[in-house]
Amino acid sequence: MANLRFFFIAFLLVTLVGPANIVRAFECDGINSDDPNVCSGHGTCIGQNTCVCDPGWTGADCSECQCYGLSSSDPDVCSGHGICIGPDTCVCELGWTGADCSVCSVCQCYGINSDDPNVCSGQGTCIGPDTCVCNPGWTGSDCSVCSVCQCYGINSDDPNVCSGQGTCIGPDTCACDKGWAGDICDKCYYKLRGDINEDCIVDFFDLAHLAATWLIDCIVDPSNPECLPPE
Ligand SMILES: [Ca+2]
Repeated sequence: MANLRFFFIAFLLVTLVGPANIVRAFECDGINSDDPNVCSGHGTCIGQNTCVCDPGWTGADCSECQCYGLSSSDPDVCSGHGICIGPDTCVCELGWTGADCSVCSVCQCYGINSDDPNVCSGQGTCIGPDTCVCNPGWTGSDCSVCSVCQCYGINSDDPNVCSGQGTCIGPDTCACDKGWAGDICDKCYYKLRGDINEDCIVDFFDLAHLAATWLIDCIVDPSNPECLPPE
């Protein structure tokens, strides 16, 4: 009978006092263990000032998390343009977008709005003021230069592309240096008086060219067509 009485009293104690009342006996950072805000709302208060954090949350009070590899307390988190409110969950400042707030939504790259299809030469994404991220195969600050293309059979990174007098900015598209013209930039843009050999420079070689065609010594060069007698 003594044993039965003991169990009855024990049953009453557990029923009346209850596990919940026992849990209420401690706090985490001054908040009752059964308060939904305890452990920053991201963990369970299992003992006096002892939080067990939910997955993705850290810190003594479970208030810290990571967004794309950076702690929520890192000034560079969310690309420095937002607040990390949960694991890999950024809330971006006005003017910034993208999962990690790395893309500007209201900026310009080289005078073109970031939402214009022609921004970054239509070959990249304007992610910040005058900051393009180029699509594969394109390079240059405004993504206007192809990195893996050919102009008339010569690779764009070959020094001889576009006759060495221009830049291969797209498939078979040369942007000629100042003073040069033509598909492969081999034509002098200007008509220079005295530039006999049309190399875009008036120099000694023009005189040599002139001499070679005007002053023919048929003793030295009898096979020159100019020296052959008419048939
Ligand atoms: Ca010349």
